[in-house]
Amino acid sequence: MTGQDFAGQRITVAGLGVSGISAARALAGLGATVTVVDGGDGEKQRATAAELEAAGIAVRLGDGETLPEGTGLVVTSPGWKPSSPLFAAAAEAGVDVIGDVEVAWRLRGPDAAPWLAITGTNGKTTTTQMLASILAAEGLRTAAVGNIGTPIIDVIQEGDDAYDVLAVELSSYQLHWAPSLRAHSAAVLNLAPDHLDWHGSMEAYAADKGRIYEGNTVACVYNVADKATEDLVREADVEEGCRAIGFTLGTPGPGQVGVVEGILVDRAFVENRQKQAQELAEVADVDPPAPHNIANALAAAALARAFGVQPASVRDGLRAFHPDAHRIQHVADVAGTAYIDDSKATNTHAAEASLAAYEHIVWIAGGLAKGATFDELVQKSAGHLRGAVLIGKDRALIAEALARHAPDVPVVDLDRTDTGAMSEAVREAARLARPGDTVLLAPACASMDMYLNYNKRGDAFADAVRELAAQDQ
Ligand code: UMA
Repeated sequence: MTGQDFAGQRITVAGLGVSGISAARALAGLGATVTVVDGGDGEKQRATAAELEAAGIAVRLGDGETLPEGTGLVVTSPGWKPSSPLFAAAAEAGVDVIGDVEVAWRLRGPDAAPWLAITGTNGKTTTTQMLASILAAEGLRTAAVGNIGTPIIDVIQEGDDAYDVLAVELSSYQLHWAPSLRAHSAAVLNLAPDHLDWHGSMEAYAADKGRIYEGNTVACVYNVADKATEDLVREADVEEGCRAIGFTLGTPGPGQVGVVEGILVDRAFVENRQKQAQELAEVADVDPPAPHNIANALAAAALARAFGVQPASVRDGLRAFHPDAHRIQHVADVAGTAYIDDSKATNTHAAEASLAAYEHIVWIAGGLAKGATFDELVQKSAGHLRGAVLIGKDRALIAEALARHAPDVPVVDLDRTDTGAMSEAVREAARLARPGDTVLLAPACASMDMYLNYNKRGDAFADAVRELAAQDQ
């Protein structure tokens, strides 16, 4: 562990959330004088502040904007926008701002486990979990860390020899604040407009995602169906000998992984790429075997193969993996209609993937749009829509897109955000559905206008479906 960069410094940590707490504790442990600042001042934050203060860390609540006197470095949590006043103050004072992922990277010793890194607008958590499952099946000591919820600093602090390799999920926010990160290999799964309010523009968002390829040593994995990801590989400055590896749902060309007659095959990490193909797993080994998820599995497989994992471990790891709740999860069938919870579809790109997976859909959508527009999503999905039930703060944006591109689709606009809103949404959806249809919660929006997070929104949907099933009996 190399903490000399931080020992003795006066460091301001921005944010008293998951990453801020981890960073503050680690930096104080290394001998830095740490002050955590947070714009919030709630009961939970005060309790956390008391714990940190007991460990010798200063905490300032209710002011996330002014830079504490004497600050020599700012370590930010990922959620803080680059335009935050705190960073303007830091720039004015000539103080650097880095993220917790950058701190973790700088703390690695010379023998630390390499990082296999994953980003993308959608699928990154699932792909990271699949990758960790494959690496574990190979008998490697690994952990799934980063945006997935476990701060990377915590894992790095276990020491250089605790892991053989890490499966690292990185958000565009984290990449923005991690300039010197150099992964062994990395994948950008897809690129679609998201978090534009944070980044300011699609170009800035793409540029931050593209940072994941910088300095890769073995492989840059891209999505053949999403040219923007390949462009990012081309623009990246990588180590000599690092290869671009495409993944495709079609037949793979040389240097790619793909699918041939229900089999996931590797034409990248074989001796003779022109003539040979190595079977990795079957499509049926992937849960659920929906197209976007096969793509996730291929990306995970490519990263694992770049690290030298055997084909049988790819198969075993994929078989052992089952997705989290709220990701295209079948809740129940009621009166011949299937109810599917994809509350995790918090942006238009994710919603598009799930709307493509069913033929006749009553779509429950809405929430916080985060600067997104819905025209393209509605245009592409209109043919599948039996009806739509709209909820949440920005539902008018979706209603307008439906009126423009799918004027014949019946729309129910729910003007309520109380705890009963989801029950009413599900009842309305049931009314619009015909036997054989699917009622799909795929909001294309974030949940925080009505719920604590997308898990709670999905739980509310599942509860409402169970109420409906009870009434149906
Ligand atoms: N805060 C301010 N001022 C601001 C912004 C935030 O004071 O301008 C404070 C808040 O009051 C809060 C704290 O900062 O107390 C929160 O910081 P944060 O939003 O960075 O959240 P953390 O709890 O540190 O969690 C972060 C990631 N959150 C975000 O990127 C928004 C978590 O990803 C991640 O799991 C965790 O670090 C560990 O690495 C979540 C996420 O939603 C799951 N990610 C986005 C996504 O996946 O789409 C990017």
